Amino acid sequence: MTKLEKLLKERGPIKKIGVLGMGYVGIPAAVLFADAPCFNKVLGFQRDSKSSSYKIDMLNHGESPLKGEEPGLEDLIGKVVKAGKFECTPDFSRISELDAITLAIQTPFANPKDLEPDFSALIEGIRNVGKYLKPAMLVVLESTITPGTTEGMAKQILEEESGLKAGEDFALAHAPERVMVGRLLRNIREHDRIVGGINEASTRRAIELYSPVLTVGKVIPMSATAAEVTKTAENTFRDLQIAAINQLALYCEAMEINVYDVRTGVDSLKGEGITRAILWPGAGVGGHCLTKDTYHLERGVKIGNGQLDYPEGADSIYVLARKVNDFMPLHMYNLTVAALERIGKEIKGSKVAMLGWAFIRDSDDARNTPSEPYRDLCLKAGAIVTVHDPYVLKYPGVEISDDLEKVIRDADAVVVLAGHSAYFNVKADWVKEVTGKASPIIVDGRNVVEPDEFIGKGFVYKGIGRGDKNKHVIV
Ligand code: SAJ
Repeated sequence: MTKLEKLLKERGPIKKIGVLGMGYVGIPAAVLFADAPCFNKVLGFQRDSKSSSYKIDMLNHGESPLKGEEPGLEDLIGKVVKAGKFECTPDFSRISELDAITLAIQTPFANPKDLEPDFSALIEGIRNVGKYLKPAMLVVLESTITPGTTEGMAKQILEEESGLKAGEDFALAHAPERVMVGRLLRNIREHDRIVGGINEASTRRAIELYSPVLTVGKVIPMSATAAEVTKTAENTFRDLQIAAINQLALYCEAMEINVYDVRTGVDSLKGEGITRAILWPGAGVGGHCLTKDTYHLERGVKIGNGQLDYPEGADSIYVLARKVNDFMPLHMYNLTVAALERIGKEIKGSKVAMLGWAFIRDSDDARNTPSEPYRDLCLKAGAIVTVHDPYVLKYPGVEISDDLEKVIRDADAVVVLAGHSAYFNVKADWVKEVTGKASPIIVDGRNVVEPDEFIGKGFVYKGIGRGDKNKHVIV
C-alpha cells in the first residue's frame, strides 16, 4: 500500500466537500454533491469581491445567481440549503475542514490575439487551496486548462504553499467540466465523466468523489494529462468538423453548386463503421469553447516533454481549422460587397442591416460572436450598420434592437448572421417593402431563407455555399 493510500484509508470516505468558484460550472456541481446522501456537507467558496459577493447571499437564501433558464437548479439549491447540506462562504480557511475540494474557475484568454490563457484567477484559487491543504485531502481541477497544467503548474503551487507532496501526501486530479448552458444539471448527471489523477490512488479517490452524482453517465478513468487533452480535443475536433464543411461550402461556391445538396449526399453514406460527421456551414464559429480550446491543445503539445514528429513546415490542421472558421465573417463581408457591386453600389455609405448578434441560434450568449468582426469590417469600409437580435439586448459599444422593422428600414443589404428561429419565416415581400429598395440585397449566413422566394421578388441573393444561386439573374 502506498503512503497516499494509507493516509486516505486513515481519513476514511469523503464526507465534506468544497467547490471553489460559484459560476455556471461550480454551482450545479456543488449542489449535486450536496444532494448525494453519502456526503454530509458542501461549502461553496466565492471571493468576496464587489462584482461577485452578491452570489454569496443569493445562494445562502436558496436562490440561483445564474441568468437564463436552468431546469431544476433553483429548486435544488433551495433544497440543499434548507437541509443544511450546502452553504456559500468567502472564508477560504474553512478549506482545511474538507476531505475534497474542486476548482471550477474560468480560464479565459487575456487577449484573443496572442492566445495566451489568463490563468490568474485559477492560480489565485490554487494558492488558496494550497494554503489550507491538509494531508489526505483530494484536490480536483475542473477548469479547461492547457494539457500539462495539473501535473505542472498546479502541482507546483500546491506543494509550495502546503509543504506537502502531491500524489503522496494528498491526491490531485483533473475532471474537466462538460456542461452546456441551459442543461447544467442534466449534463453533469448524464454525461460520462473523464477523471484523471496524477497517480492511481489519486484517480481512485476522484472516482469516489464523482460516482455518486452520476445517474446515466459513467466514470472514464485516465491520467491527468490525458484528461486535459480529452477536454481540449473534444472541442478541437468539433471546430475541425465545422471548418471542414465551411471549406466545402467555399469550394461549392467556386464550383457553382449547392453545398446542401452535397451535404445531403455525403450524409447519406450510412452503415456500421462508416461515419461522416458532416456538420453545417455558417457565418462563423463563436462561443467560449471552440474558439479557444484548440489553442490550449496546441500549447499543451508545445510545453509537453516529448518530441513532436510532424510534417516539416506544415501548419497544424487544428490551427488551420481555426483560420478557416475565423475567415467566415470576412467571407460574409465579401459576399455583401459582391452583392452591392451587382447593383452598382459601394459598401461605403450603404446601409447594412445585421440579423443576429448571438454566437449561437436562439441564445443570448454573444461571447466571441462572429457578428462582431463582420460589423467591424462594414464600419471600417464606411457602411452604416444596424443590428437586430431578439435575445441579446446589450453588448458593449454596439446598439442592438429587437425591432426587426426598425433595423431593416431603408437597408440596402439585409445580412443573416445567426440562425435564430425568428428569421426562418421572414417574408421576401415584407422585407422588400420595409427596405423601400427596388433591388434589396439578402446575404444568408445560416441557410434560413429560400433563395428563389427572394430572387423572385427582385432581391440580389448571396448565400454561404450556394454556388448554384450566387450568380442568379436579377429579376
Ligand atoms: N456552428 C456551426 N456549424 C455547426 C455547429 C456549430 O457553424 O454545425 C457554430 C455555431 O453557430 C457557434 C459555434 O459553431 O457559433 C459553436 O457552436 P456549438 O454548437 O459547438 O456550441 P458551444 O460553443 O456552446 O459548444 C458547446 C461545447 N460543450 C462544452 O464545451 C461542454 C461543445 O463541446 C458541444 O459539442 C456543444 O456545446 C454542443 O454540442 O452543444
